[in-house]
Amino acid sequence: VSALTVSSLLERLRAGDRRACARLISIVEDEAEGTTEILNELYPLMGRAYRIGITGPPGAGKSTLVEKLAQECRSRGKTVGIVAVDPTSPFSGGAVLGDRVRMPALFTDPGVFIRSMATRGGMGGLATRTKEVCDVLDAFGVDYILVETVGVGQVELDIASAAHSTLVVLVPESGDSIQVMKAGLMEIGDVFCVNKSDRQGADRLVMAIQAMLELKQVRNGWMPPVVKTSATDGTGTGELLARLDEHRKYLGDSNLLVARRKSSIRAEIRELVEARLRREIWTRTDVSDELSLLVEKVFEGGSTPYRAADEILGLVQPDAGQEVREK
Ligand SMILES: Nc1nc2c(ncn2[C@@H]2O[C@H](COP(=O)(O)OP(=O)(O)OP(=O)(O)O)[C@@H](O)[C@H]2O)c(=O)[nH]1
Ligand SMILES: [Mg+2]
Repeated sequence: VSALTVSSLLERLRAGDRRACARLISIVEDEAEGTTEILNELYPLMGRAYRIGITGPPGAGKSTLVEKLAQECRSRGKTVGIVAVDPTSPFSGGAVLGDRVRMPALFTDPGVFIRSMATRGGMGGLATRTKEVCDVLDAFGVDYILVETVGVGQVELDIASAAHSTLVVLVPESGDSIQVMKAGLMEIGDVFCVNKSDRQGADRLVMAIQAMLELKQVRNGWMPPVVKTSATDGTGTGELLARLDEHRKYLGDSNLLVARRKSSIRAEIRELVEARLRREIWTRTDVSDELSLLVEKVFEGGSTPYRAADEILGLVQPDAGQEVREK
């Protein structure tokens, strides 16, 4: 992507052009050339959107809830970005089509921006880009960003660290309160939702969750509320959005938002430095030549991976290598 294209896309995004926003998201998602410039330029526009991560077991009704929450936002005159992270069908476009069929009203609403992302298989590969996609949406000016992800492990923990509030969606029939604890969902939920409450066992699950939450220490004075919903007919979704808004307000009032923001800025800078160092080191030809030699040397028993690492560090930065060796 040429610098000229990037700057014209940025101009169009600032003017509220959705297609420019979509293009910029694609560039950033692919980490294509121009990504750094885009994120740099858009940075001053970020920080307004309220980011909500929605997670829970497959089939719990997350997408249906997202659709209803988006409608709640719209009925309050707010704009919404929806990011659906689909770990099951990378590149298939299936998620997009499915959502398009299911959420026809949202797809034609200019106040809603929907984006599906594949996880690309790799661990952590997802989370890094999800944040940037949300950043672009934030800069575009949406009021709410709803990120849906299936509760499959590390992924939703990463989402939790990127969102202001995390909504954990559970359903009565899964009866999996133990699984929930195992998956660490109890730890990350700021608000809990028992969906499909039109089915049996919802009240029991609400009580079980509340009991588990009471056993845990209430974090920083916030007791996660548990809301019953039936996403298909929209029951409880207004209250759910109200609870989420309360959590956001709580974060603001308690200064936690500032603390979270600073720690995420710190993490982001560190990540960028590390990524850049990594790239700079492993793309140097003298380093990769040396690495190939060292692999053989270690393999033949003439060295160890630790000494080999010292040598590489010595090559990259003589002083640093020296220090490591002296230890
Ligand atoms: N009875 C009932 N069915 C629901 C409710 N909410 C969602 N469903 C149904 O549950 C099924 C799964 O809903 P989705 O919204 O696709 O669930 P999901 O959590 O996004 O699923 P994945 O993204 O595949 O993990 C759909 O057939 C929905 O119509 C509810 O409140 N009550
Ligand atoms: Mg879904």
